[in-house]
Amino acid sequence: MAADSHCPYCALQCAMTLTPDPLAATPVTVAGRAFPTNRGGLCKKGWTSAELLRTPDRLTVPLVRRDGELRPATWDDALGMIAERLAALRREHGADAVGVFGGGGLTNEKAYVLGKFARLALGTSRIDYNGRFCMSSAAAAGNRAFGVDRGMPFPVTDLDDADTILLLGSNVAATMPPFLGHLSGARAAGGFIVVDPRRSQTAQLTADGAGIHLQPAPGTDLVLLLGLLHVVLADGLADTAYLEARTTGFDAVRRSVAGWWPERVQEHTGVPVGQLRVVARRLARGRGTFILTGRGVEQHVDGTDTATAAINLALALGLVGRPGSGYGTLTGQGNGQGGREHGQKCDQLPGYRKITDPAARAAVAAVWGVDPAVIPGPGVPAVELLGMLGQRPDGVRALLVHGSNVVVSGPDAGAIRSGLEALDLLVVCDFVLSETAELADVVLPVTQWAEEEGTMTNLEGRVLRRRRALDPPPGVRSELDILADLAHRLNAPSTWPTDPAEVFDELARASAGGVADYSGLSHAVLDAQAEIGEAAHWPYPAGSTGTPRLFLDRFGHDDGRARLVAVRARELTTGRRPGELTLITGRLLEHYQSGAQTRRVPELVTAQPEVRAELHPATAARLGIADGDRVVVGNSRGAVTARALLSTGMRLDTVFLPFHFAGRQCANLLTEAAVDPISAMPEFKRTAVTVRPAVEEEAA
Ligand SMILES: Nc1nc2c(c(=O)[nH]1)N[C@H]1C(S)=C(S)[C@@H](COP(=O)(O)OP(=O)(O)OC[C@H]3O[C@@H](n4cnc5c(=O)[nH]c(N)nc54)[C@H](O)[C@@H]3O)O[C@H]1N2
Ligand SMILES: Nc1nc2c(c(=O)[nH]1)N[C@H]1C(S)=C(S)[C@@H](COP(=O)(O)OP(=O)(O)OC[C@H]3O[C@@H](n4cnc5c(=O)[nH]c(N)nc54)[C@H](O)[C@@H]3O)O[C@H]1N2
Ligand code: SF4
Ligand SMILES: [Mo]
Repeated sequence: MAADSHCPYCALQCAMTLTPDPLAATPVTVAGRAFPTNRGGLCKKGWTSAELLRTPDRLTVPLVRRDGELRPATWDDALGMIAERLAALRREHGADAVGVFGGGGLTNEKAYVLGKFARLALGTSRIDYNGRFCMSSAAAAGNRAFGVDRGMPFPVTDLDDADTILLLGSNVAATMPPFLGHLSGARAAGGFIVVDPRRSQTAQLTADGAGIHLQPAPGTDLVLLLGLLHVVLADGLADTAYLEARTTGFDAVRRSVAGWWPERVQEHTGVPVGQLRVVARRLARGRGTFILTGRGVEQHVDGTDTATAAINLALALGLVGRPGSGYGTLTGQGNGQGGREHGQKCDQLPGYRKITDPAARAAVAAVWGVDPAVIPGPGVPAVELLGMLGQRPDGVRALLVHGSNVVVSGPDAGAIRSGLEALDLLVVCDFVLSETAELADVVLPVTQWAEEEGTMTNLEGRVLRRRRALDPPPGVRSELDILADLAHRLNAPSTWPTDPAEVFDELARASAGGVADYSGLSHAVLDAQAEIGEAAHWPYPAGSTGTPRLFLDRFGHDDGRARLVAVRARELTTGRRPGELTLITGRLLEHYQSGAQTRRVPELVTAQPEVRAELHPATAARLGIADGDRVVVGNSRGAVTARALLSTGMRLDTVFLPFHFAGRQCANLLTEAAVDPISAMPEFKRTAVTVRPAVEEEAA
């Protein structure tokens, strides 16, 4: 059964055809398929994705910890034990003693059922997910400015014709390689502008007249953006007619950037005045201009305000909702977009509705067949939830994890490990024994992407079909099945379908009338669209044909206008003591996230076997470090041992570590659990560390 499906990894959701082949080394072969985002192309991770289907350490039987060891158990024993202990904890300590942690890689169907399960079967408010680490700042800024958060409010192919693209804090050359095809127009026109403290693979694409690379100090993008808007206004480049007709709040924003003249911006960011002026003019004069943000500017304690400053700039230039121009953020995980629309977020119900909104509660309760009063109120966001693990008396005593490897990917990973170890019960659903699953009391083996049906919503808000190409190994169950079984054992109200198409229909009803309205969609509608290129962008209310481009006539707020919001830069001390460097963390092409999946694919491990700390040669020389030496990157929270990789693309004051590795190589041993006050996004990209050569026993 050859199946047209999409890649299991990132939000570009490259299209692929999976063909079972009994003679091949993998159970299915993967071929790229024509589709707007990837045009038939795939990256290395996509090409090798089938290797994980029958990896030797694939989990195929439930594991339960006995006498300190994870040992095989029957499904009935494992689920019976989980239900019994969850019920007991709830009785003794209240429903909020149980927490749920979801993931942006889950299909829409799984994300929806997980949110419903937490609220109805567990009665807990304490559910959140790893999208909090990923999209939350851009989401908060989008909601605040536009009243809607859809990463890209336009199809990616709109970028193709632009002659100017400002890309802030995103390394698409490594994180979404086929996306580069959409940048070729801007590069050919000399208008590709990249903002990154590193000369990343993407920044290198500005060479040879293709554009400009601005290399600010980490965490100073907010000042840079205030400075760009200052120049736009000072030089009379703003679109005043647009501001007048389509926005509110401009006056306060104008006042807020008045003090950010270019020389002052240069002093704080290191970006030369001349570059600032050239970029501001280019943005204003481009015929087709886009401003795009990625995690580099969003994963900071001021990430929401920084994304807001980027939006303010885009609004002042009249780009948003104008055909051929726009603002967007590059959603990260495969279903990072859909994952935040259907109820995994602590403050949300399906359809991207607020859990505090009485009308939303009533609508969803009606679909679930329950009294609205049984739906708990808002819970706490991810970092706070993880900080409550094992805390007494009101903390979280049991945690269910679906689609995240938090002990590697969460900030201050050492503290997360302690929290997980202090739990009464940790249950992890996964298809491999991730580092988080290794700590669990019960591990439940689940299906993988090529073995299941469902939907994903990609970075353009396009709803796609994931299709089954082969049967799962015997013993493995789907999460829909597991959650329904547990719901029954816990005597939960409502019904618990396990067929993904049926779950989707319920999700569609529950989303009706919400911001992310899927009520006109079903698996059948999506399947019928295969011929026209899978073009279902939400909102897609019943009777509509979807919304490829948002904001053409109005924004999501009641008055139809976008809001410019004045934001302020934080106190600009570097916070570094003498001898300290700024650690920035990010990604390598070959590995995905915590690496739980890609560290099991031989070809990818051979290409990137271990963590390497990127340093400028002059910085390394000062510290007595040569290329390839073992070094220790450390601070008060922990220490990482890495091999040094010298690169003139680094600033003198920074060091870069990818966060894909575990154990002593885990970058998040160093990051801090400090969060953005609006989005609750942790600070992943600006951490004070020291770097020194490793002594002999550390190097071993
Ligand atoms: N290969 C691969 N691809 C992936 C993923 C993966 O793990 N591996 N993950 C997917 C997911 S979930 C996501 S969210 C996306 C993320 O995709 P990106 O946002 O492209 O990923 P990052 O590497 O985290 O960060 C991008 C860049 O931000 C820069 N940066 C760091 N600090 C700052 C700063 O203060 N200012 C600015 N302007 N830039 C800064 C880094 O140097 C880096 O080059 O990728 C998706 N695709
Ligand atoms: N220092 C630093 N830390 C970061 C970041 C950074 O830039 N720097 N980026 C952050 C970002 S943007 C993100 S998105 C997070 C991601 O980090 P994580 O949340 O850890 O994401 P993954 O590594 O993708 O973990 C997914 C796990 O779920 C499993 N899995 C995959 N699909 C399914 C499924 O359908 N069901 C179940 N039950 N399991 C499944 C996989 O095998 C894997 O073990 O990391 C964040 N952490
Ligand atoms: S770019 Fe993303 S979706 Fe495309 S093949 Fe690579 S990992 Fe998969
Ligand atoms: Mo992400």
